Amino acid sequence: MSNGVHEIEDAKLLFVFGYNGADSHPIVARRIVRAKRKGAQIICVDPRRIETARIADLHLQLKNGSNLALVNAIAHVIIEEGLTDDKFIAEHSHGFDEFKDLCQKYSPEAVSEITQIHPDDIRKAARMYATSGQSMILYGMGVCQFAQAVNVVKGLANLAIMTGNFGRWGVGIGPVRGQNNVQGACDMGALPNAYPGYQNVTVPEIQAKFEKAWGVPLSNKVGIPLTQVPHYVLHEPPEKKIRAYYVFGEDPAQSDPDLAEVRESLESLELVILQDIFMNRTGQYADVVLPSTGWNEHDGVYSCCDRGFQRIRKVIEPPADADVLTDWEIISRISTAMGYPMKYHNTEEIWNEVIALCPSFVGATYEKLEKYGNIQWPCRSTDMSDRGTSFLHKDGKFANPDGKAKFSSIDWQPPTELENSEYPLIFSTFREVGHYSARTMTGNCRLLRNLEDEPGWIWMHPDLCQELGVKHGELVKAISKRGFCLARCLPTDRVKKQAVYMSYQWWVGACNELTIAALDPISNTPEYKYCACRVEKIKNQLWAEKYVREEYAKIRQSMGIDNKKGGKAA
Ligand SMILES: Nc1nc2c(c(=O)[nH]1)N[C@H]1C(S)=C(S)[C@@H](COP(=O)(O)OP(=O)(O)OC[C@H]3O[C@@H](n4cnc5c(=O)[nH]c(N)nc54)[C@H](O)[C@@H]3O)O[C@H]1N2
Ligand SMILES: Nc1nc2c(c(=O)[nH]1)N[C@H]1C(S)=C(S)[C@@H](COP(=O)(O)OP(=O)(O)OC[C@H]3O[C@@H](n4cnc5c(=O)[nH]c(N)nc54)[C@H](O)[C@@H]3O)O[C@H]1N2
Ligand SMILES: [Mo]
Repeated sequence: MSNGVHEIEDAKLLFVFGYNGADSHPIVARRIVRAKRKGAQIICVDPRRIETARIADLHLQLKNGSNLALVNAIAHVIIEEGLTDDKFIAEHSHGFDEFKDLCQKYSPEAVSEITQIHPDDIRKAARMYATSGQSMILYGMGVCQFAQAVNVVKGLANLAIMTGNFGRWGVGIGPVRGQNNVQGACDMGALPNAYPGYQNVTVPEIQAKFEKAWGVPLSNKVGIPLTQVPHYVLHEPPEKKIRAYYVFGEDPAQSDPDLAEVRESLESLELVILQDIFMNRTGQYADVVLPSTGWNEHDGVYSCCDRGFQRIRKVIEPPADADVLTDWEIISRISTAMGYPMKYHNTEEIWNEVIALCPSFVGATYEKLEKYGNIQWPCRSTDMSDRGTSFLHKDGKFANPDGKAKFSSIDWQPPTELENSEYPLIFSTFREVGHYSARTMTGNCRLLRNLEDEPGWIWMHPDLCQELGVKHGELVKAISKRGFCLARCLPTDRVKKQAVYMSYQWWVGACNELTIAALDPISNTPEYKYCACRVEKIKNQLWAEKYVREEYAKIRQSMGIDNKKGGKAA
């Protein structure tokens, strides 16, 4: 994020784009509510009428997959009505003329069919965003989970640059990232192309620095992104083929798209290692399982989505009979066994090595984390007075070599698999408030299972339910070209008739049987938010209920969850 989460409540306008804070991040959502109480206006861009839409001044209920057409049209209006910040553009950016040319064809009228939004509403949104004086964009998976995703982020950045909404308190762009520590995973270099601190593996000086620090030769080749693993297992020649897969804090057999393909690749791997705090769906394919401690059983540092480092502390001992180690101890032992001794005594030693090697983290010492609770990078000095950086791009200085922001001129591109006569509906996926991602953690919790359990719901417009003759709570079959799953019908006018939605937490109702592995070429994130499907009524509901119960019991058994203990069945 270019700004701090705590700044959200001071924005004068929040442009919430494909982000459902109320379910995904209730603590961040409180800031949105507070901003509203302090008088901020809210624009919500979401194909569903989510909670943010309910409190918004304007809800643009766009057609799924039309993000960049809408964003470019908003830019068109800002230019047309002379609402640009010309001084900021002149002093702190380049590429505006080309962008202006591109925007010409994106009049609100020209995109109204693609976006399904009335031109007046696009004009209204553009005026609100450009004139509030202090506008902040928050975006989420409704932007990222498309094959055209990074380009939409660039489009949103165009809006912020052209209106001068960067480099001050309470403005900017916030990708409100997913898990508590997904930012940390990237900060620490769990990426195919970077060492910790976003230092690129292809830069010779950086390679030399890490070789010196670690005392071994290192590769300058970019690795393989997670979502391309099936391709490398199944379709590459032997010399390039992936043969072993060390899966650590991830459940690809549940959370990756096109599960049939994922299963095929897991089955054909020679070695699968799983390092996890629970058995998960991928565990079924594992040759070796390395059990590790959970978040409350070890120390560490998390990074929040706004670049803020925070310490976590061990609060309980793992059960005496559990044969577990912390993740860092497991990694150290494996490394030592493979011939590279890693001898750390505690997490502070590891952290000190990290910050010493990362110029933008240098000042985030344990001492400061202890004293201030939170240090946002960049923090380049160990001096106690340097408390890090709440917002980026102060005084219009950007991270490009010339210090200027760059406009990107990019056309909208439709999603990969469109509705057709065989699969006439849009299939989209999101998350459930009471359950977490692959559901290993919350699925092991009886209280949460009692609130909501398998096989989960499929959101359908009441007119669609009527057309298909299905009622609230009935099991239906959702089918795409790649696979199917069962789910309970949830009639709701929060969605349009053209699209149905499922959350991806369910094991029996596994929506990733349907999703498509179409990847954004830059981020490699799959198009989880769009593929074509159809929904079928199931005549024999008794059979379907029995099927769900039996499948659930089988899966729980394979994951070692006691079927007799545990909460109510599906
Ligand atoms: N309770 C709970 N909280 C979680 C998680 C969980 O599993 N459970 N998961 C965590 C993780 S890993 C993440 S990444 C975050 C994600 O949190 P969010 O970013 O909120 O993710 P989603 O709910 O998947 O999608 C956000 C919104 O995008 C909308 N959307 C769909 N298609 C489009 C489109 O074409 N355009 C636009 N503008 N919007 C669209 C959806 O309707 C949805 O409301 O949540 C985190 N928080
Ligand atoms: N259809 C669809 N699919 C999606 C999404 C979607 O919106 N729609 N969202 C995608 C997104 S944004 C994400 S982030 C992924 C998330 O998907 P995953 O990352 O696969 O799921 P998680 O449940 O977050 O965690 C994975 C595993 O980490 C384990 N774990 C938890 N704590 C620890 C720990 O301290 N150490 C170790 N070693 N393991 C631990 C959990 O038990 C779990 O088995 O799903 C993606 N899949
Ligand atoms: Mo995520």
